[in-house]
Amino acid sequence: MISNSPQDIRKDLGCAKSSDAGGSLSRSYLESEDVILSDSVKEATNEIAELRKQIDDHNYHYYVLDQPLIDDAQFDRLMRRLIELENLFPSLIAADSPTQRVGGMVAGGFERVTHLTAMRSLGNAFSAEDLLAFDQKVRSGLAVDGQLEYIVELKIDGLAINLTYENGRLISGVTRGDGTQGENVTSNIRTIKSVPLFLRPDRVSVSPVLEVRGEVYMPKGEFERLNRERQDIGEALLANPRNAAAGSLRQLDPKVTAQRSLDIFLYGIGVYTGIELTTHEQMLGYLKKLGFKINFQYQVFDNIADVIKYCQGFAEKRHDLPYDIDGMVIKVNNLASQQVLGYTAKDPRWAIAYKFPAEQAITVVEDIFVGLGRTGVLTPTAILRPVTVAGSIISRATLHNQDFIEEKDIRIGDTVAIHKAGEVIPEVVSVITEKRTGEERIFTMPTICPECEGHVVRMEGEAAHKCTNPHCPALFREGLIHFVSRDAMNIDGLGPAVLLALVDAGLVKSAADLYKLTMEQVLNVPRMGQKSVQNLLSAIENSKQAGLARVLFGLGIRHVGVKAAGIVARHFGNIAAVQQATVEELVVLDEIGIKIAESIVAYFATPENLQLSADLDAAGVKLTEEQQKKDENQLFAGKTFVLTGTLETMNRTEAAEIIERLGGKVSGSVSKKTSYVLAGAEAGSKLDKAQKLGVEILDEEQFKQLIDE
Ligand code: 3B8
Repeated sequence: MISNSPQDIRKDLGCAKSSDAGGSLSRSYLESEDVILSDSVKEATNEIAELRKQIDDHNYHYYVLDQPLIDDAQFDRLMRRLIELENLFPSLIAADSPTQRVGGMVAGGFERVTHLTAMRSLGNAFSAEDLLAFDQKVRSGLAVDGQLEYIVELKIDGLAINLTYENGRLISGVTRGDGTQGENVTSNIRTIKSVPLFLRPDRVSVSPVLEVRGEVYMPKGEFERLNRERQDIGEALLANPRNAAAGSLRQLDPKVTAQRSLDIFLYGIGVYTGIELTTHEQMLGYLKKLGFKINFQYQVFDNIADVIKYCQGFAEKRHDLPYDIDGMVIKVNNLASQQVLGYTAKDPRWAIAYKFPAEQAITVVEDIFVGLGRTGVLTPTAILRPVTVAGSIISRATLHNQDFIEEKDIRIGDTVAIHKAGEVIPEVVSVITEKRTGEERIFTMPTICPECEGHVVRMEGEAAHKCTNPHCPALFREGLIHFVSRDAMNIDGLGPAVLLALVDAGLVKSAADLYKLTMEQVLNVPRMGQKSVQNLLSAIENSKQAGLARVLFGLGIRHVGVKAAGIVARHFGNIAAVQQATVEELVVLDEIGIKIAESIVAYFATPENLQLSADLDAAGVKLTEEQQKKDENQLFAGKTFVLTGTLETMNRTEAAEIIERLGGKVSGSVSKKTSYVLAGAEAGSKLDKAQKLGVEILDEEQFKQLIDE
């Protein structure tokens, strides 16, 4: 990853806003002689133009080709220099400067825009027979019985987007919408680094007006990262990468979209003039030359039998791709033939989507169970008659919330189709209404909490029902489970079962009570022997030293994940300082947004929460963290690590803490930009990739030497 966004660098340089910082400086230029003014402006204009060209070029090599030419530090230097010049000469800031990829909020929702040429969707084929029928129709449409070329592409499971360029400059990015009109999401499209802001006319002639079509998607790794983050902060999980990408593209604040690492593959052209293209394959080559990211897993065949074989063969391979595909797209390769075939009322006659056999199964909803999460949200779960889908046995599926159940009209006793893809939580796709007997029962969300009989309310504008009782035992229980969990206090041997037994026995009424447990008390808990009690008590004792970052995370403050907790803890150093911090003091910290800041302040404004901190303090829990000093050893500044495999003397969270404390970053996937891969035992594909890319690999011993431990 190119580590620093323009925003980060701006912050580093201490420029609040480009216009503020530049204002006074450019005034001083105005006071000097005119000659100097025009000279320096001219010089700056030239240098800015040169820097923008270089930065765009490096972005292209990094994000589109995955072949960076320079390292992060060198890239950052170029970006810093550009920002510096733009601050000095704010009038030279252009909307399509690489410093401006992340713009301001979109006020009042997205505007509707009409596509220059309609954006159709594809018809579907579900079997070899369907593809043979497609081939027959194409042949009769073109009146050929000899050879006919097809090109087969992956069908990326994302959102179709239309990009418009005028004279090589990105003008707009619009969703497919109903095919005629879509939503103008340009501000979010610009945050996708593989989308060129300018085309590369040096390499090929550019159509004066160009519409290109592609699919915006979220890589699987990014989706998993996002869901882990959401889980940490108690937010509902996203069902799959496609939904996550859709949600990210609809954000009114491009800063949010920018954090989501969306990507794009381009596969087609709408409007173009002044260029000669004969085949679809050539068109892909043309897109590539213009600087677009295209998917190279395409293949040209001269008969439908090979097309079918290729499509069917990919069903298995798709799980190895770093992004979701939901099928293959088969296109007539010759562009003139495409024109002859044209479109039906709905779909192109020259292309079709082959959908993989869905990884679905049919089963029965035996019951609907309502569980409570740490934040008091009631989540309905379908209890299913167990079935095998995509290689795993499924006995539950999330029903998300009341709206989801109503929309699909899911009733207890219904026969349903369920779906599971990869790591994604199983979901009910549809109800098979023909199987209804009349015995099915309609489910409604309880109005009183199933745990505490507290009032359940549905917040205005939210899909979630919540228990309003702050003393709900479910909240307490889920909170405790979180408190002892691996990334929080990391108390080994204190799984949910033991924890609940301690709660039921009345021994633990607050997280602080864990530290008062005695041998005798715990021995009374069923199934706890001498040895395991000893281990448990020493694990609890050790956790006292976990430090403020883990405590802060463990408290389960809404929106505060591992990362935010660490940043806050290292900045303030002790709990008293955190308790006294204001929203203003918190939001200036890197990666702490207004939501997190307000949540922290609200948390410590509650007397019971202050009491808990005091009790933890009294119990001897360490509530300090080594403060990050300005001159602290920043050994790993600008370095990106990827952790893989099992480490012996520390877990991954601990390793990540060390790296971040020393100024480094930890990323989930290996690329050429990765500085080091820290590999433990049984490291898998990440290690292979690192070797292939020539990324430096460290074992645990070497890492420790590096950090001088
Ligand atoms: C014509 C061609 C729609 C599509 C198309 O990866 C048309 O080609 C289309 F009317 O939706 N998701 C692709 C993908 C999607 C489409 C396509 N090619 N590779 C995709």
